[in-house]
Amino acid sequence: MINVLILGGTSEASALASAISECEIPAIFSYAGRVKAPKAQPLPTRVGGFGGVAGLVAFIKQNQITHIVDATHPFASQMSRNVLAAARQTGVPAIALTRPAWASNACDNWQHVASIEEAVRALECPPQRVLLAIGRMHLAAFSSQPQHHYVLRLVDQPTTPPPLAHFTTTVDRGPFTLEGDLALLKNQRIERIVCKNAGGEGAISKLEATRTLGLPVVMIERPTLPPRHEAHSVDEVLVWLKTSYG
Ligand code: 3Y8
Ligand code: NAP
Repeated sequence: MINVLILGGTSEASALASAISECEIPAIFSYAGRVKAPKAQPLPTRVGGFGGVAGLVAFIKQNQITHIVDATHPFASQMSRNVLAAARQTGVPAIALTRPAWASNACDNWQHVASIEEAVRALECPPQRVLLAIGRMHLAAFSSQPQHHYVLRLVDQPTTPPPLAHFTTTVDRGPFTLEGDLALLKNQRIERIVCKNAGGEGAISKLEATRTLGLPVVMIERPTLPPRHEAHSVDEVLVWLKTSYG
């Protein structure tokens, strides 16, 4: 009997969960538990880490998981590596549902950096108003560039103030809109954006807004992952599931 484990946290994971629910394919949806109120899914949902590869292997065995779909964010590289290791150890087939990286065009002014640390170094310049559209987990790295005024976009109201000298917090979860992002950049008088090359549709509007306003972007490129079986649409995953379980 098929039983699919979906590792979620992206718009594509939500779209897959809806499709799998409509097809009445038995599945479990999984969140890490990073935010207070993760979006409800139409599938049985578990929240929290598994406890490394060993915990994931145990979960797979205890729940008789027959297929794993890694639909996590491109920057959730530890989870993706753990999926590959657990799939090898258990022999359970796995596929990643991922989206292409964003690409700049002639109208864009992107500075590509390889890491959060490189993004911090890119801000070694006189004070600016900078939108840090990278969430909450890596804000502390920017405390070494205290001269800027940072505008932070967070999913939850922070329980403790971020270790930054000058900042404004806005609480919002995506998917975002061009109208909303244009208003944010204008109202906050943003001069530069720092973001991750997440890809997908859920957060691309900030890049469309920077293009409209002619603002520079510090673009943090994705961490590298080992070679893996990848799908780029929900339909591809459904075909993979139906092919492998008949
Ligand atoms: C908990 C689960 C859906 C999924 C929506 C996508 C789109 C909106 C854009 C900006 C960038 C950022 C952040 C972002 C986006 C989607 C998608 C996406 C970026 C939720 C969600 C969870 C998280 C975790 C959260 C991180 C943070 C990152 C905010 C749900 C809403 C910045 C990534 O406070 C924290 O600890 C937040 C942690 C990991 C990165 C960080 O370092 O802080 N996502 N985001 C998941 C879990 O617990 O397993 O409630 O939906 C999901 C979504 N976030 O179904 O519609 O598909 O990418 N998420 C980035 O891209 O840089 C916001 O502000 O422009
Ligand atoms: P990560 O650094 O790759 O993973 C760190 C640990 O978090 C994993 O080893 C695992 O813990 C746990 N984990 C991660 N995703 C999980 C999931 N879907 N279900 C259960 N446990 C999970 O992950 P991350 O970057 O913190 O991302 C966490 C979640 O936020 C994921 O769902 C991801 O899709 C979503 N997200 C992340 C970003 C981002 O910028 N990183 C952006 C948007 C959405 P154990 O080792 O204990 O199993």
